[in-house]
Order: sequence, then C-alpha cells, then structure tokens
Amino acid sequence: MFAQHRENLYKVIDNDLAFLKGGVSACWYDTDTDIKFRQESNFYYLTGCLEPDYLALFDGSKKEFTLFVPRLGAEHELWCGKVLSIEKQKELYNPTHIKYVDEFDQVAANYKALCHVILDIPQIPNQTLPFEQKNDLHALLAELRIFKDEKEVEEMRLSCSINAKAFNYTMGHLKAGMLECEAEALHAYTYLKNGARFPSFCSITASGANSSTLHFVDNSHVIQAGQTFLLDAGCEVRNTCSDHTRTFPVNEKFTQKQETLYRVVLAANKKGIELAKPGVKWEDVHLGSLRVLLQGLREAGLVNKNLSEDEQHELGIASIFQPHGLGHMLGLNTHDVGGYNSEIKKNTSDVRIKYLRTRRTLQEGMILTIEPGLYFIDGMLEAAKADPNKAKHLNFEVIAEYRKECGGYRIEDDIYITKTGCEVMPGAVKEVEEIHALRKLAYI
Ligand SMILES: [Mn+2]
Repeated sequence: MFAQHRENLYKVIDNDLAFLKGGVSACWYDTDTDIKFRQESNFYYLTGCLEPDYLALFDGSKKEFTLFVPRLGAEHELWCGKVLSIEKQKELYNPTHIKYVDEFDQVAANYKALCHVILDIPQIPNQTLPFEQKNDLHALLAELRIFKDEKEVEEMRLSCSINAKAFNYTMGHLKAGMLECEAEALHAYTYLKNGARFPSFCSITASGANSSTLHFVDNSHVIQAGQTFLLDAGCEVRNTCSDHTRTFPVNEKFTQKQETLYRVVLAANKKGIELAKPGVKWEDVHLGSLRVLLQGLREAGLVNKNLSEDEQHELGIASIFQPHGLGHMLGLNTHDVGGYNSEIKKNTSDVRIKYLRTRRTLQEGMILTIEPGLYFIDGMLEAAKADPNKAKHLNFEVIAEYRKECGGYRIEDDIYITKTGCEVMPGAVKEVEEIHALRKLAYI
C-alpha cells in the first residue's frame, strides 16, 4: 500500500524531490507527561511509519525513498522500551536507504533538485533545507489521498466495523441517569477492546437539546429520561478514521414526535446514499437529500405545506434545520483532505451549500460521509422569524411543540464510491425497530 503511494507521488513530482517531516513527540505544556503520539497523516500515507521524530526524503528522478530515523539510546529504552534495530525498521518500512536524523544535512547536500514540502503544519516545527523549496506538497498529496485503493478500503471497513460494534454496544447499555461522558466511555470501551487505540475525534455524546450544538464536546450533563440522545464518534485503525452518528431515545422507545422526526432524517440519509455515484456533483447529492428533509418537515407540519415546495427548496428553508453540508471526505483524517483545491472553490452565496466541505464531482475510490441532520438552533430560528420571506413558511407553534421532546438529530454513514454507485461501510443499526430492540436491552 505504501509502496504504491510512493509510486503515485513519483508520478506527480516527476524529477523533483519531496521532503516530509513526521509528527514530533511532545509533552503537556511545561511537563514531562507524554501526549499520546499520532502520526501526521501525509507522513503515514507515504511511509507507513507510526512512530515520532522521523524524516523522509523522496527522489523522483531515481524513485528512491530515504527514511531518517531518530538515534535513540539507553535513556529511551529506560523510559519507553526497546529501541527497534535498523534492520527491523528496514523490514517494517522498506526504504531504499535508511539513515539517522542527525545525518540528514550531510545526505541532503548531495541533492540539488526542486523540493516539494509541507511547511504549514503548526505542531511540526519547520526544518531548514538546502534545496529550492515549493510549498505545494499538501495539495499534491490531497489529490492522491482522495482516491482509496483496495487496501485502504479494507482498513476503512475494519475501522467502521469496530465503530459499528461500539455504537451498538452503547445503544444497548446507555440508561437515563448516566452522565453523557459515560456514553463516551461505553463507546470507547468497545473500540479499545477491539484494538483501536484512538478516537478519530472528540466524541460527541449529547443529550436532549445539547445535540443541536454541532460539535458539542462538553459531555458532562446527566442524561434524562424522555430525551433523545445523539452519539457522533469514531475510532482509528492504524490512522484510518471511521465517523458515524446515531440518534436514539433515552427511553426504550421514541415518542411519536421523536420518531416522526427520526424518520424524516433517516429518509434524507437514505436519499443521500441513493444519489451518491460517480459523475454526480456532491452538491446535487446534498440538495437531493435536503429536499427529502424539506418534504418530511412539510408532512410533519413544521414547515407550511400550503406554500410551494419548490420555492421553499430554493429559499433554503430546510437549511434552517440542517445548516451544515451533507458530509465530508473521510480517510486518514476525519475531515479528510481534498474537499477543495485551486479549481474547486467554495460557494458562499447560496445558504444551502455554503457549509459544504467539498464541491467535487464524485469519482470511484472516494470515501465520504453522508450525515443529514435536523436541529433546533435558536439563532437560526430567530433569524428566520425576523425574515418575512422565510417566516411565512414556518409553523413556529408546531416547532415549539416538537422542541419539548426532540433534541437534535443526525444519522451518519460512511460510503465508498464504487463504479456504479456506493457501498455503505459497516455501521450501527439505524432502522427504528432495530434501535428500539437495542434500547430495550439497555433496561433489562
Ligand atoms: Mn462526520
């Protein structure tokens, strides 16, 4: 997998060089307490190396890869364990040449070509290089990283299947009276039990109205009976990030109103999955899903059914309830690289698509999330109320009734774009009856 990634790199850098500095080991502020190390994704993509303080130099003219490893001694062995031999590291990472980091300047002096680099990762101090540099490696690698090969898809299936187990376990064990962070623990217990060491981002475990904060990470409230609960979380398998969201009742079953809105979001989720295929623009998938959300809101009475659906769609009425985009690229980062580039620009004028994390046309090999949502966000609703063009489409009394029982909703799956459509990666249960069955187990 990594040798193939390097081949792909050599094609785009031609006879030039590329230099990458891996993630560096770090401690909490002014202490000697280690921060768990997580490799920088581009470095991992090209080397497969998961350890800190390495450098890598790629020579496009010879298609050679030199790995520079830290020179670690007895002091390191005392605190951190056995130091891998040079032979072992050669076997693990398969570089053309292997050198120590302190030999870099001497080795680099032999090269003269233009060097593509990444200089703008805040946590990684820059390196002085003896080459003429071009800071475009981030963009070059992003164009490669958006297309996943079969081995990367396998890693993603594994990451997703562990995350699916963690979600099902949480849904089968969460009870009223627990803290939101206990839900985080139920989820983490399962992915750790299955060998995934890291969450792919700060888990969002939000009860009731807290789930209308899109990136809620406080997770400190007591979960109350009768609320809805939103779990948005993922894990990493060798840096491959899964990312799912499920919304479920704190009680054994959704109330009628809770279930009505759940089914609206579920229909929008399924529409997104149905529309995602090669050749289709991501914003059309987003808008298609958003229209289903609008139709559901009309049927449920939150949006005025007597006025034109087309007009409401154009006006972005559904975006009052789901302001965010339908999803994002997924891979070695949760919000993965490659959403935009110098040709694919954001559209900030259309309220429906201004928060899209990509505007690409879908192609085979991409992995994205599909995550429609429905939230009651005071600021959004107040702004709509103050705008006569929008206010007439909304039934604020009905919205107030729903808000008494319903927090925010999101249903997120991870999809892989195939030749003809998309494959939904393993995910937790999402049909109402399946959710109710798991919730029942929680109270046995
Ligand atoms: Mn996501």
